[in-house]
Amino acid sequence: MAESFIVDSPNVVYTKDHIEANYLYQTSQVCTENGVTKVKPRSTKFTFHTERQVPKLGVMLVGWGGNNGTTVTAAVLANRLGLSWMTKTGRKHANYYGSVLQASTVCLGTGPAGDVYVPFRDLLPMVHPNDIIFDGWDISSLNLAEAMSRAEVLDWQLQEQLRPFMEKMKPRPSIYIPEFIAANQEERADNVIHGTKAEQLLRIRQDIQEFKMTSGVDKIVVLWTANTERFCDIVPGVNDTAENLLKAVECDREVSPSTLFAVASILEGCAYINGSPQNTFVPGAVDLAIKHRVFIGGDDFKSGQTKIKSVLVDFLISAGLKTVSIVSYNHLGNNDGKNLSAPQQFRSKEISKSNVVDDMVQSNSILYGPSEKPDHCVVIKYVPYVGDSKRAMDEYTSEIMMGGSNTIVLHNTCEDSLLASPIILDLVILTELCQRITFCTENDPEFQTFHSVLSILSFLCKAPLVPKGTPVVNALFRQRSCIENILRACVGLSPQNHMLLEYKMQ
Ligand code: NAI
Ligand code: DG6
Repeated sequence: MAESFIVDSPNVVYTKDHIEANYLYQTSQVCTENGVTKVKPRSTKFTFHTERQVPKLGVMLVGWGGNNGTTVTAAVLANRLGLSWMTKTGRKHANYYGSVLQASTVCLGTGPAGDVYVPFRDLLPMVHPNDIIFDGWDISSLNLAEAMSRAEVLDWQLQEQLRPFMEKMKPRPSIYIPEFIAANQEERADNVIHGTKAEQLLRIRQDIQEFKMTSGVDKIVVLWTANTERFCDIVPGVNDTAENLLKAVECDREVSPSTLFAVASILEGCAYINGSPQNTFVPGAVDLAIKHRVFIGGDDFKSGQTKIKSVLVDFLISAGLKTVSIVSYNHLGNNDGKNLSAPQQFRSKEISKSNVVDDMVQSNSILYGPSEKPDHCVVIKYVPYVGDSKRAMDEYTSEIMMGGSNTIVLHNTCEDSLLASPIILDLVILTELCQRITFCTENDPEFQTFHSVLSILSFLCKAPLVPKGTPVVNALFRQRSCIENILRACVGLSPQNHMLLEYKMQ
């Protein structure tokens, strides 16, 4: 048995291939009838099917030779090989800290000695990161060992141990359209695919097919961790529908590299995740994913400053404090910072970092009027000396009781890529798991998958992509509960409600 626990319930059946769980989904529907607001509790019977067989997963990174690409590859290798290395503060061991699936726990229930916690990854059968096979593309030709050294993220003694493995890894040539990323990236671009957009698309599709055949993986997830691009204009007839987007590729109209990769992945039946802020998922790309029933997810890894913001502002507003000003300043000196020093690429990041408190503000009409929002300013500066060690400084000001005010100031220093790498692993592992889950309801007995726009990934993204017309949740712990409770539902367990009624009786 692959599972670390079994659920002993008539509602849950373990077959050789599946876990089948009957589950009562309870919601509350609010309506107004004759001027009276009514809340009607609703229950829907769901049946969840989760395939137990965990596949061999291949992950293809666009931007493989970048700081994130090299760091996540190195971290997986170091964990797989059980490496340790000396630093001036002692021996360090490879680990997966920062991965919600690998390094955090969930409460299963109560045992004789109190609450019983298991690793998040044990809720359902999941790919282990040590088993992921990496491949990818980069416009820079450096092999992964040289690129890791260029990134200046990992300790030297660890790099020395990894070099023999990583120097054999070489990024595939990629699509370089200079106008989409900063001009200061040009000197890196010595590994590019020439030709028309249609030819470039074909080449990426062939790369995916070739990797699948030669590596022996069962399935592939493609993830963009390349430079932030400028936003694309949404142009009717060019990128508004799947059909027009495919035509635009054929006619060499404006299609960004990240969208070309999305199209190639979708046409190859591979899930595609965007770890950067740009609007890769133009309406035509979303339409294409839905038509091909392929998962897409994004946008922009939620790694540091934004993660704190989506906790702190949730705390402030849910505690009844009126946050009125948020100023987020940061500087960094890696290649990401260099690229973001160009105005159009900064603008993509500014948009992604700025909308992250909207749901919290809108949820509280006691504190905020209908169109009222806190002032929110985002500044990013490039300071080469600090490298990947990003400094983030935030000031949050809230109005408190009777005209008082409360200002909280934070200063955060840490390696950006060591925060992003575990998020990359969570994104691909969760996406793969979702591909093995199907469900039906009492009203719609045909089994279906989740919507192609995989909003369960919101916890890991700054600007969560959600199906059209559905709510965007930014608050971090609501996002985490969403993952946890859906996975619990798949094994027939009720949502975590934190009521602890059993301890509140006489
Ligand atoms: P990086 O600049 O070190 O790596 C990006 C890599 O992409 C470079 O090696 C570059 O040569 C390559 N590249 C550029 N255009 C390409 C293309 N069309 N095809 C293939 N490769 C291409 O940046 P880093 O630090 O690895 O970040 C990657 C992305 O992740 C950036 O967009 C960044 O904004 C985003 N991000 C990073 C976070 C972090 O904490 N590190 C958090 C959130 C987002
Ligand atoms: C400067 O903001 C560079 C960016 O790529 C960020 O470091 C990255 O998006 C992480 O942002 P955050 O807000 O999650 O720390």
